[in-house]
Amino acid sequence: MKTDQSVFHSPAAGIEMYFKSWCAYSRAALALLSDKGVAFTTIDVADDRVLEAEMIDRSGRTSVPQIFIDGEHLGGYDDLKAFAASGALDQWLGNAQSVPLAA
Ligand SMILES: N[C@@H](CCC(=O)N[C@@H](CS)C(=O)NCC(=O)O)C(=O)O
Repeated sequence: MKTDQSVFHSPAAGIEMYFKSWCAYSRAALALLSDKGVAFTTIDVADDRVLEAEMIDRSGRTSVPQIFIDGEHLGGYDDLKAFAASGALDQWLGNAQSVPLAA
């Protein structure tokens, strides 16, 4: 799992998740994404008021986790779970991981 604790994130390609390790919803989201085998960026806001403020600014929410896909706000764990259950996450992963066939 890639960990990126740099301050002031720009919207990035791929999956970014703001989280607090003591939070069960955060751990469930981490587990869901880890089970998918997808690389994602984690931003621990448990003890970092600046990063937490950044999360609130980007998401408009105070709860963790907050998840972004290709810079777009997806939501929290409930939203991630629904996104995965609908097949949209697998579809996005297929799109994201598609590799052109060699000629
Ligand atoms: N429905 C939310 C629940 C998340 C939630 O309740 N997180 C707690 C910590 S485990 C939290 O951040 N509470 C503080 C708040 O809501 O501002 C989700 O699925 O992400």
